[in-house]
Amino acid sequence: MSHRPTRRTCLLATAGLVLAATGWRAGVEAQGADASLASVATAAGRYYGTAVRIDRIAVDDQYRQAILRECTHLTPEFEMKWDAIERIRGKPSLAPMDDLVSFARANGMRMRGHTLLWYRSVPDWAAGVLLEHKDWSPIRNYFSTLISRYGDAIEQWDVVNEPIDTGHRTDGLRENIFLRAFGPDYIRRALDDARMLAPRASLMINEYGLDYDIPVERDRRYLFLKLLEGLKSAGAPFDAVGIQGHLDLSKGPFSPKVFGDFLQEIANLGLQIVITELDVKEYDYLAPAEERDRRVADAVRRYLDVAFAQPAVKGLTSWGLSDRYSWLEVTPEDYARYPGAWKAGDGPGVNRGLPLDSSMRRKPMYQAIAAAFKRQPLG
Ligand code: 9MR
Repeated sequence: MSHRPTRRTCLLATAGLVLAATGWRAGVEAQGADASLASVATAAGRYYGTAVRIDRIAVDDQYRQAILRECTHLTPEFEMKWDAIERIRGKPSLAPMDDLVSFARANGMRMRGHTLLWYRSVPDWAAGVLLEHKDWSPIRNYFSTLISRYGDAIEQWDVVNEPIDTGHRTDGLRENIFLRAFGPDYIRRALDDARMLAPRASLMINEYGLDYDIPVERDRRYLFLKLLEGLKSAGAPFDAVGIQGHLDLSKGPFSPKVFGDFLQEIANLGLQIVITELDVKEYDYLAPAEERDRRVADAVRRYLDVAFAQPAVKGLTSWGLSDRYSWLEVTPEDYARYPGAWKAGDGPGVNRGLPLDSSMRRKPMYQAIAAAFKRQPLG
């Protein structure tokens, strides 16, 4: 079934949200090659995109313009997850995805399908069905609903999200609901179903906690590679790996050699790589804003210089574009580290870990991403 415009789509269109594809791209090109992350990435043979929420695109003009200017690829931040789509069994709620896909299509943007199987987005009703009846059909139906409706707009599917966990099983598989219901083969099974429904899309496994040279992430990298090797030798149909890239200034060290070798091992398996959720959680919120921005940008520069040295890395998505809508909150634990600080009640403001600040101005992190794309274009 192909996607048909809905009443909501029409409302979006009349509200001017569905912009002509040619209009904004011409505008971007007129500003020169450095005008946007979209143009810089494209000139480097890669792409840049961001995670978005359609409810914000619909109401925030500045945010919408920034997305149109800076990105060629969009990832739904939550609208495509199973618990958002099928809160009630057999009654998919598709309006937000319809609107987001219409927005992407009308503006010539590509989408990442995030995410088919994620243990944290299983609807309540499905848990019982999967576990008690070992019934795979709800999974297949959900895959089929999404892929048949939006498949032509979606270039990459995160078929399985976050399958690795340390400290439990020797194979490193997370003891999630899918594993408990169907055993370790659930990953191959999901890939098989996705391939049948989306024969031309890039099928991916997406994972976090693979970045730093610390014991837990060393284990995670090892177990993740083992999983990829096992799936490859079993002939599972997948094309690429998503490295989420949630950087954290409280973690470290970051070793260019360790991370670079890890990416090379993935590439050696014949897999492409995408950085799928780049952002930076800060640590020292007392430093002046310029210093905080410099630290965030330095972490991104070091990370992307390694990532973009690897030809298998095809693109980058950040988990949000502007600090205005960052999922990275300054937490009560963060505040607790500074007893007595911010007595005036001003506080540290938002976490500054995305390319644009909360006024949609470009930050050093933005410049670091643009420079990293330019420094190492694909040959
Ligand atoms: O940022 C997302 C947040 O808005 C959602 O409430 C949450 C649950 O759907 O998911 C967040 O995104 C996660 C992503 O899907 C997978 N990697 C970690 C992201 C941050 O938690």
